[in-house]
Amino acid sequence: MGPFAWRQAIANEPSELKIPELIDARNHGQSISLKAQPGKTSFYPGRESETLGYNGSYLGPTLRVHRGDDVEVAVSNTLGEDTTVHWHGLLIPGELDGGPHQPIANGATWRPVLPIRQPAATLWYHSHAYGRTAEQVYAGLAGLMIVTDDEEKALGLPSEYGIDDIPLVLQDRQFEDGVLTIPQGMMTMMHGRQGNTLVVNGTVNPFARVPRRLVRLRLLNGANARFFNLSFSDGRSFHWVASEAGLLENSVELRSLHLAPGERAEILVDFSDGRPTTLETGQNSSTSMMRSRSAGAEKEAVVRFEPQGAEASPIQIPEQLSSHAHLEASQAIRRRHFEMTMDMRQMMSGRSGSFGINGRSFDRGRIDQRIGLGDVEIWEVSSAMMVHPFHIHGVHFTVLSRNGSLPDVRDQGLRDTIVVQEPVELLVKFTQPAETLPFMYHCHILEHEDNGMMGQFSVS
Ligand SMILES: [Cu+2]
Repeated sequence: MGPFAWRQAIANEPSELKIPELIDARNHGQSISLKAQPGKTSFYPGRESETLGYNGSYLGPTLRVHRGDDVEVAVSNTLGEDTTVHWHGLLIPGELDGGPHQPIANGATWRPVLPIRQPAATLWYHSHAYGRTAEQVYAGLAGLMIVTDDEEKALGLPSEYGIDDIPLVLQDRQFEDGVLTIPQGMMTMMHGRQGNTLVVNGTVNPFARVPRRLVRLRLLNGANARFFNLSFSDGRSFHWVASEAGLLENSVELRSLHLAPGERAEILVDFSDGRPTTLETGQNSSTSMMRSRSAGAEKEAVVRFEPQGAEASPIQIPEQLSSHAHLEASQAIRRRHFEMTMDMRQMMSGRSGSFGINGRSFDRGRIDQRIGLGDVEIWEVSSAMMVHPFHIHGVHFTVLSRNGSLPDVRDQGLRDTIVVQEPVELLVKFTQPAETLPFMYHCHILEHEDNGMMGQFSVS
């Protein structure tokens, strides 16, 4: 078969959605082992790609941890190069955070004990290796972490993992004749690494059988740089129930949902009518410099859902999902400004350090901000060019304003990552110490991060 005929054949071949293995810390004596390892993955039949994974060849298991527990994760490294594991969204001290200051050498094991002291949420873990984050995550070093607690369990939301509580790690990857390739070059650096194919949980062209009832989808944008604008092919609505840091106070009925790199959302979808439908995304919006120009009509399939079995009696979505202690802007003792900047002249010359924050590229030896433990601050974040997802380690924040007005519907809830182009004001409380090792804040387009769009702060 020539390449063209082969491509035609595989393009029509849907595969059952892979579900990452679930490791519940309580079933493993609060001790989990993760091994970062190289491997080979067949994204297409008969075509092997060189990849990286945790305990497998691509991506990692889903770790389920419980509020109040202390969970040891023994991370061993057999990659042949340094790596780190960052627990994205977990509220833990800086020494446990797994940022670029904490390399795990090849052959070594890192054993942080993670105190789980936050409400139920969908988090994730991924490589944050100095200068190597983008390539390591692209090759597969990412996985989900689910925090659960009694309050969430009491709501009776769908929670049978892989059945009616389905993890969806959304990524795009570049394939040539069915083999994963890694785009390089100046445009790749500028727009971030993007691919010609959507991959969900490592599955190309996936379908999932779901029960004929309410189903929870845990969505993670695990792409290096691609923005998703998700909706269903039949236009059905769904309920958004959780932002990055956990359950919203009240669910929000939506027909579409933007998800920037690093962001998560939990949604409830009613499949009781038994009709198949496809979760789709609009064309990538980050490749254009202006988000407003992104409105393309063409849709790409993300995953097809095929409801099975008998119709279940309808479940009422609880009126109130959670309650948050609300911070007031008046509690802020300081205001700081962050502008994500790109130096086009440096970029054209191919030099590193062309990305920065407030015009400065990341420097491991420089603490950019020193913050008091327990302080509340307003961070005003803006972007000189392009849309950037801004992520802060070690905190959850709320959005006070966007472009001087009230925040978008999608800005609500507690978050750790936020889409920025027009200025946003974030209300941030620093509850976790970072004395010996700092926390990072950075653009979650991973190529931008690796090229310097990152800063660091201490908390003491
Ligand atoms: Cu960026």
